[in-house]
Amino acid sequence: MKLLKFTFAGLLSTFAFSALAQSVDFVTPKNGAVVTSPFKVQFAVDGMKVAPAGQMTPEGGHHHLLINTGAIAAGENIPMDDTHKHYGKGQTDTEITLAPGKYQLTMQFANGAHQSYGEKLSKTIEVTVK
Ligand SMILES: [Cu+2]
Repeated sequence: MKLLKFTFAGLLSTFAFSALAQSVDFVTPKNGAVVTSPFKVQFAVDGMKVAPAGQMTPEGGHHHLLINTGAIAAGENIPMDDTHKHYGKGQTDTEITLAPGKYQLTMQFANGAHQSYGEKLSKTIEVTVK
């Protein structure tokens, strides 16, 4: 019985760990960076798999770059317009051009139907374009 309890606790902590390990982050640019257009944006994701749009796989999805909008609530569709860029081929980097100014850039991971995984799989940084 003692052994069983131990295994169960081990399983629980494995689950907790994998849930915690699901995250996205900008490889570049870093928060607070000053950049010149065009500039490279590189996405990283932990605990999820990048897959092209249209494929509905568990824990799969693609990256989005949201400009000055913040994260999209879990389950909501991500609009397709100039401030919501989709990387539906499974890209993990891109180059973007923005007019000089301060911007809030949000990475948002979403499933194959462009439905957001919510704030837990988003990351927001601020950059200044010179
Ligand atoms: Cu999308």
